[in-house]
Amino acid sequence: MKLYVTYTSPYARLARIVVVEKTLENRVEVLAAKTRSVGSPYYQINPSGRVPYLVDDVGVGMEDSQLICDYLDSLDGKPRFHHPRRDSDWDYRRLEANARSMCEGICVWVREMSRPAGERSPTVLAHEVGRRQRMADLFESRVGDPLMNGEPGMGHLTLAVSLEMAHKRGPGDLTNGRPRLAAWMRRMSDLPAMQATALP
Ligand SMILES: N[C@@H](CCC(=O)N[C@@H](CS)C(=O)NCC(=O)O)C(=O)O
Repeated sequence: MKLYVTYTSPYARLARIVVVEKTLENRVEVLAAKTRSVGSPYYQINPSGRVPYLVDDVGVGMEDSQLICDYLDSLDGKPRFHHPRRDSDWDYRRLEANARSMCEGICVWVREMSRPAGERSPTVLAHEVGRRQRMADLFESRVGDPLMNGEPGMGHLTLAVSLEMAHKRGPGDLTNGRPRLAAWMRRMSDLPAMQATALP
């Protein structure tokens, strides 16, 4: 299989983490895609131009990190990050939705900041500053919950890659002044797959 990524995308990183965690390195070739570039050859592979994108063993392509991670996690019939018991665990599903929401907001901020200074929208930037602070406060208040400290699922991974993206490429360390979230993030950062896929 071929997994198209950029090494800065948190969504692509989730797929890379699942590849490492499920020891699929010998089955999945990770390839750098050229995104956001007029006429990129990558658009012939994935018309949406987004990453991650997985081309399976028979040449069928699929986009979106949720679908790709679920697919890769299910290949051995023993999903760990999409355990069926979590399908109706609404607390867990809410956590995952919150984490994705935070991730999307941080991506919007990073994308906006990557535009030339004169093209950035101060309104959009201010909106995302407020959102991420509220979301970080939410996680600080919930991080002691046993749910946050159990076996990691996609929700945990999504929160961890979001916090690291904010720290390394975005607005700064959202665990500053949030000691419980900081301690949680230190534990998540110890995961070998987090280290193997660390942001450049
Ligand atoms: N919902 C998608 C989001 C993927 C996404 O937005 N990827 C960004 C990188 S973080 C991208 O490929 N951007 C390139 C573009 O929009 O053309 C997922 O979960 O995979």
